[in-house]
Amino acid sequence: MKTLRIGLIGTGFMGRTHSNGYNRIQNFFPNLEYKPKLQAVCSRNEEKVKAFAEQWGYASYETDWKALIARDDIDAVDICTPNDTHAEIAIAAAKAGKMILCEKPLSRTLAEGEEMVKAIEAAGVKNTVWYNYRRLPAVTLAKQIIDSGKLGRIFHYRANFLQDWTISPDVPQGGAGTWRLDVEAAGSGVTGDLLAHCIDTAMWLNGGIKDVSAMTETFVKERTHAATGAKQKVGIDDACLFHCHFDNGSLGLFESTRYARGHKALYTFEINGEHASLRWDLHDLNYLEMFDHSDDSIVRGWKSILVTDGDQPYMDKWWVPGLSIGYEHSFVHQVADFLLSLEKNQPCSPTFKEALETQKVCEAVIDSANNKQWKNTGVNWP
Ligand code: SOE
Repeated sequence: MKTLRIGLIGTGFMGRTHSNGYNRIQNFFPNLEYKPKLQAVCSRNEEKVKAFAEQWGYASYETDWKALIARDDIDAVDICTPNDTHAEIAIAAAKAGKMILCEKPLSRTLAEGEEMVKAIEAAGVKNTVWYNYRRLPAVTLAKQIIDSGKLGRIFHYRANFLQDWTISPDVPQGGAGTWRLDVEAAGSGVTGDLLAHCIDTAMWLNGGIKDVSAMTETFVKERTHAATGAKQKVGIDDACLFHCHFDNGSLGLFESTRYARGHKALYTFEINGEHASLRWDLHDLNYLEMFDHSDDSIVRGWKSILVTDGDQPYMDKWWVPGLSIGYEHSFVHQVADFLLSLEKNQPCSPTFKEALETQKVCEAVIDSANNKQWKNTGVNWP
């Protein structure tokens, strides 16, 4: 058994999901060669980081990420801080020879992402980006079915990610959680925060996105900055819609907003092929729906597959057929897959390089919306 000593930076929502992932591994994936050890956690507020370390079982804490990276008892740095810190931390961690697990999106801009990829490639360090939804069993099952060729030629892919938490003009920009509204910290709005998930899943399932035509809107034009109290112009996209061509000739349609009253995290996708279609909805995350045209015509129709059986992805690790798991398990699975990739000396998808392809689409989407033009993405999907 080898130990992977984790240094986690950032104690917000993602810091908790990742810490939970590391903590569950030994119980449910006991046969992996590598075992994570929660060596240190880092955040600027000493009182909070100390409490976080105690709550999640970290052996120590730091209040300066540079000090954490300088430690020689850390093997892997996990970046859970706002997007404007990803590049600086990842580049420094790569130079220090650490493995890196970085929260999505990889970066604020394509240029930043390219620097990050250069740094990890020069250092030759293992890396992955937390596009967690791929690792929900029903989504992984969709990938298996699509790769088996059952759908035949693909015609359409559509996805949306809808929320409603920024409708009030009183939500500040900047600060814990609400940094997602501050363009300086986030890079973009729903495009980088929500559509990036949809784009990552879409390209994983259906291949590269060739070109895009997008529109964005900023519904609330001014907000108060949480730290300074000053009124500021809002620079993010509150909503974004785009359509696209995939490399395989299919058409794509994507929509995201944080202004869909009633929707908290409605992520859905659907893919339509010549012989069959699949659809999935995060609010019913263990179901994969399928229409198979080769079914006998008298029983042909959409069926709901409850993904809990031991033969289905990841499910042999959990309870017994019929009993479900949840959102948090996507992070447990990503930890397990990362550890397995170390064991096999293989990349853990999505790597920084793959996440950069998603970044290319995000950048083309924003560019297309700003210039009211179709844009080539330059994506080179493996
Ligand atoms: C935003 O509200 C958010 O937390 C995203 O940042 C996450 O990536 C997404 O999974 C859920 O919504």
